[in-house]
Amino acid sequence: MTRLALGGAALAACLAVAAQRPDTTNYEEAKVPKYTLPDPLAMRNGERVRDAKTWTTRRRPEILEIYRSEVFGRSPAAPAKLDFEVASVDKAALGGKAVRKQVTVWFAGRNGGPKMDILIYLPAGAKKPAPLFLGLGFLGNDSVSLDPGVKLGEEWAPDPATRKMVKRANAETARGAAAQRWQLDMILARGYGLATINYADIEPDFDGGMPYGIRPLFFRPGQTQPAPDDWAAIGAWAWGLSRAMDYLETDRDIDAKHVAVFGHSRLGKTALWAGAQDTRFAMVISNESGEGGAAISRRNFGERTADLNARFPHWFCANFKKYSGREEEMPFDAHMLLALIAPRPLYVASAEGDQWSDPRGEFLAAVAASPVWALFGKRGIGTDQMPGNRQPIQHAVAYHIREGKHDVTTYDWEQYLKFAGAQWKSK
Ligand code: GTR
Repeated sequence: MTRLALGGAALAACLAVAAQRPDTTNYEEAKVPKYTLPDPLAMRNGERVRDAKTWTTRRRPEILEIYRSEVFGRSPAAPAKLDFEVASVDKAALGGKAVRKQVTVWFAGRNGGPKMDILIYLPAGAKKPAPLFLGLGFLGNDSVSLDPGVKLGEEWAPDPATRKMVKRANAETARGAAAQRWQLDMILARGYGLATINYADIEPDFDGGMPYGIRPLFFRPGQTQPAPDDWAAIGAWAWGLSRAMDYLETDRDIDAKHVAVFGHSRLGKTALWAGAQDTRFAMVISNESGEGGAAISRRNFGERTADLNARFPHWFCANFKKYSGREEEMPFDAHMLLALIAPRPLYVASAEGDQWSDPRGEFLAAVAASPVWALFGKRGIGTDQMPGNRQPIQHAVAYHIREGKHDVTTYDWEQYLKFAGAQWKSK
């Protein structure tokens, strides 16, 4: 794991995880015990969902409520003082290939309070509003490309002397550090825009990071800690994506009806939760989101609920803690999180070298969610045979696995662009 892959806070957390990873982790398919998934089409009162309307008006809200109370916690609505400041527009960025905008989203008014910075690139010379990929990144927006016009960001990292997490301005030398993961040129060449935000702008990613993020802004008088079903860090990051969408809807250069929300790993879990709650996201892409994301929790393979709760106690709401080692008691599983995206296009992607994320568990969740797309006359995965490397299945629910490690690669982006092109062809 290098600085290319993760920001300081995420990197520190990851190294800690690598050191502590238990030797009880199962990586043998033959040793996965049998399990029974909750039926996404069986309502709490025992009635069966047989049509799209019953799904949308009755079953979907039931599942959303389960995810709110038991998994990610409840998120507040947009704050009244939400304000967008278009800080800069360059119509000839990247040597004339792109329009670049840098927008500051002020969460509590333009007063120096909490804020996040959105970096937006749109194809230059577009004749109509551009469809766009929106994603949180582990690093500052200056990591997306070598473009010298992007404001340097700030990141949290452990202070070498005190080991405490501190926020620091990025150095010019870090510019472009995550460029491989964003494939900006390819995205623009296909006629899409890209918008990114450093997730640490919303809340820094470490246990104890909450006071430095936006959650305290919403505390009730006297409250200092989240309630058991209050949002946690993933909820906060997902909420930030929705606030970015609030801005995108105001920008006439952007086709806000065609915004795909994308995320990798913990930010893939975040993209799924953002897409589940906010139906303005027209497409959801989960890149190796793993446990607590697209992977079936009941499968004893790779990372488990107890691992998440022990190492990243700030990611999920306090109610989620009770499921450590008790996955069979969950009134939900990952296929139900995926089903909340229906009937919008969903892409689940895995990597062979990322067994910790349980690629087969990610595939099986996409399979088990597919009957919900069928209610809308859309084709889901359509097979329970897991495809081999680089054999993508791309219907309204898509899946691929590729060789290589836990990462976002050119191959992954090629698939997402192909998928968006096919799913949005009627646009
Ligand atoms: C790991 C964590 C995973 C995944 C990953 C990441 O340490 O166990 O759930 O989210 O981090 O975000 O890179």
